[in-house]
Amino acid sequence: GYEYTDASLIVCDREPITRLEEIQNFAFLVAMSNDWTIVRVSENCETFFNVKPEKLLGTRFDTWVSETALHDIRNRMAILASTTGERIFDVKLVQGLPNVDLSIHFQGDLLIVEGERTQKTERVEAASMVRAMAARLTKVPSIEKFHRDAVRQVLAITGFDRVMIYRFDTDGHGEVIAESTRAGVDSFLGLHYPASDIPRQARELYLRNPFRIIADVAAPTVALLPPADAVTPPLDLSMSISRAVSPVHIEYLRNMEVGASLSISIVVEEKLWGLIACHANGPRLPSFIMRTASELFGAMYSMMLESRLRRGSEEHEHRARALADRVITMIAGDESLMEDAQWLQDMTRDMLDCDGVAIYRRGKAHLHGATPSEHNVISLAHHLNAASPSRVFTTDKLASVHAPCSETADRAAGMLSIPISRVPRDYILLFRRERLSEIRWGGNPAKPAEAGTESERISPRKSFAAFAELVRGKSNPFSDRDQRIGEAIRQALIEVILRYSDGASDERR
Ligand code: BLA
Repeated sequence: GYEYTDASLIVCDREPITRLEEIQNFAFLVAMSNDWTIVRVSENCETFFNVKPEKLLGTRFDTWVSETALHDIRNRMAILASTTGERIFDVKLVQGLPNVDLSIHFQGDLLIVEGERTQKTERVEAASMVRAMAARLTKVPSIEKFHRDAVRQVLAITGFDRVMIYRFDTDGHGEVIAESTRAGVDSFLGLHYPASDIPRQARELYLRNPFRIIADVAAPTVALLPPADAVTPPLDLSMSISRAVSPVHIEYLRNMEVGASLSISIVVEEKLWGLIACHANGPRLPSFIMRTASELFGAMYSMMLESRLRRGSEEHEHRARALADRVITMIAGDESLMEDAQWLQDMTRDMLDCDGVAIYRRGKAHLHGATPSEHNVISLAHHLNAASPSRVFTTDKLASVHAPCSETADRAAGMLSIPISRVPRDYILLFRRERLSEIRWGGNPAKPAEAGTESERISPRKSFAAFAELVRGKSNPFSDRDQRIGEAIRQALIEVILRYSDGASDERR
């Protein structure tokens, strides 16, 4: 969980994204009560019904639409309770008008029907397409290639100009870890973006509704009638397919020079792991069939990723045990390694990411790489001894644990400490640099976006300054997995130390 302390970023968290009372102009929306009485309707519905919106309000939906459409909708309603929504493709909703694709769902007591023109240009066998895509992914050996293949395939089926895998870190900020682009499109690969770019309520919504399209950043939005007031509460559009997008985010996409965006949630173990995020330079609305296929692909991708990650962590545990065994054997042969910080960093490098190592043993500090000063490492060890954490302890903000360490907060912002003997304890300390200076932040934070002067609202990218203050002096957090590696190293070292001290007591005897 990420706690914003900066007031300006809390504003992002409060943007009422599901109750903006507007939809995008590629679709219509009708909301009705359980006797089919229309209670809300989008301003643009004349195009789809040949009837003015004011005339639809208060009348029964079933009087305006064809027998076949009504029959289809009725059939789907029977199973709606157990699904988040139903889709009906290519139906004649109103005689004399082009066919539409419908999406229907319940929101509280209201039945919501949305529709858009059926696009006949890209008639595809959606199911067989997704089956083939997923089959290709099962054959890919490495996880990097798994992500890369996925973005390449999504680029091919959606026709977008840039497709990315955006992965969230535990603190909500994210990184573009895979990307496929058309020729001439800038790359965002490897860039990191602050947590506030996709605020908390948006991340929560994307867990419940895994798919969203912003078909045309420049298009006018369409209001719902009648306007919300004391009698008509704002409609919750959480599960809607045509929900208009928050103006803050539209501004953000404009700054990025994106004309349309589509994103599919990647959900692993019921958490929002990341997004498949797609950009087009101009407006782009893939057909509803195609969007449905992409959504299904996203769900399959998530499941395949989940099982790969699970396999990966088993493998990791295995390697951690092997590492511990190696450490024991090597130290058993050469006790001086116990005080060799560089050796220790080399040993652990591909298992546990760190920028510096300090060993505090028998009152002396041995340092390697980016660490606090020798003096501060010694005082830190005393402090840890007094606080007496007898287990592996981690922090992503060392200065808040031991104030003198703020002197070197850019070099050694985070720490994982491994106690390796009984009181007074000796320690192995692994340090991480400050993340803010370490990683490549995207969106050119140094160049603020043009001011959205019409309001007090913080605008995307200017928010970077606020976010930077929040993460200054912090490292990448140590994960549970890092913590377990630390434990494995601790066990290994305690074992060798016991051996040596047994040896020592043998000598004394
Ligand atoms: C939503 N922000 C989003 C979304 C993305 C991003 C992917 C989901 C909607 C979509 O599919 O476009 C961010 N897009 C990115 C990032 C990359 C990208 C990081 O391509 C990197 C390559 N945004 C801000 C600030 C606020 C903000 C300061 O930067 C708040 C004031 C808000 N972003 C914001 C909101 C949404 C959002 C409110 C929800 C939009 C919606 O679904 O209505």
